[in-house]
Amino acid sequence: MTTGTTEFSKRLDQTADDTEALLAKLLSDATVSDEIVRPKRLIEAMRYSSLGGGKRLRPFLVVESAAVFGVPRQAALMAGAALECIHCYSLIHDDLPAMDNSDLRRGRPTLHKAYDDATAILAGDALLTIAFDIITRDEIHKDANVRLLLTRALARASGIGGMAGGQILDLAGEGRFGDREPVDVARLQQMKTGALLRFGCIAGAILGQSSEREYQALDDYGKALGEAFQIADDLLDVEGDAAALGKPAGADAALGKTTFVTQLGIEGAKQRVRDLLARADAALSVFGARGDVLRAAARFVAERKN
Ligand code: GRG
Repeated sequence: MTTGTTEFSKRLDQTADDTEALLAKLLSDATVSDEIVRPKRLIEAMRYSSLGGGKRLRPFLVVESAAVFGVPRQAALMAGAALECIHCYSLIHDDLPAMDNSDLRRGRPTLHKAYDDATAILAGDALLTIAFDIITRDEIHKDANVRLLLTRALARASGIGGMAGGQILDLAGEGRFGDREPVDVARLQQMKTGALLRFGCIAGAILGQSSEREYQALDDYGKALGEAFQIADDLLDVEGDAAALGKPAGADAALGKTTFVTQLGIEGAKQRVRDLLARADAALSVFGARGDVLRAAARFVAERKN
């Protein structure tokens, strides 16, 4: 049986609601042990950028990849909340004047516009660090070794060989540090946006203490989904609607960026997305019907309008 669009949307919305509620609790002004105080301005800024918006796709991938192995939903939601904190931090820092210099995010002023640059830098830093607090909590898994594997995978997805590394390759390709450096788009995007999405998919395998074969399947699925997500993003930048995007379209072209679309052309990029969907489907075959929601997630990512 396949997962229909309505059922898929309901599941995505449910996880978005649950993630929102959990983040609201985790990012409250009440301290946890070893903290001294949560300064009002900083926690409000963290909440501004983390609550009330976003598709919550990354937490959804954690929840649904974990569901394949029957992992308790609450544990997966916690891991998903940690991942979402990292995603939100990356958006805050990416929007700063020193990076993309964006005024609008999720249909609202970016954090540094609503507050100021210093608050935005610190809110990003604090979201990054609280993610690692959350991912190590006992509620995630009773076995500390599972928590350690998850923590290490999250660090590697976010750091030098993942998202942060991908971001600097992107800036170098724009010519920020001298002449424009040649860009391997697939490699750059695998790091910049793909690594966190892939983490969402392998997180289920880690939490579920899967076999090596199942881990590889989710790894391959996650990589295909990550690339499809980015190509869809590049296509939206060319063909998308600013109102649906919650930010202006055309930003890549304005910066003269090398993207999947500039490399493959619009039709070539669309064909590549179709190939990636087939690869994602094939990777999930090991799970049979248990992979249906993840199959639908790959389609959603490829066809998204924002
Ligand atoms: C600053 C270390 C550092 C990294 C920034 C991921 C990233 C690197 C920047 C994001 C910039 C960007 C808009 C990239 C395009 C792909 C992307 C991550 C889009 C936003 O993700 P969605 O569509 O957003 O999942 P929502 O709002 O739904 O959460």
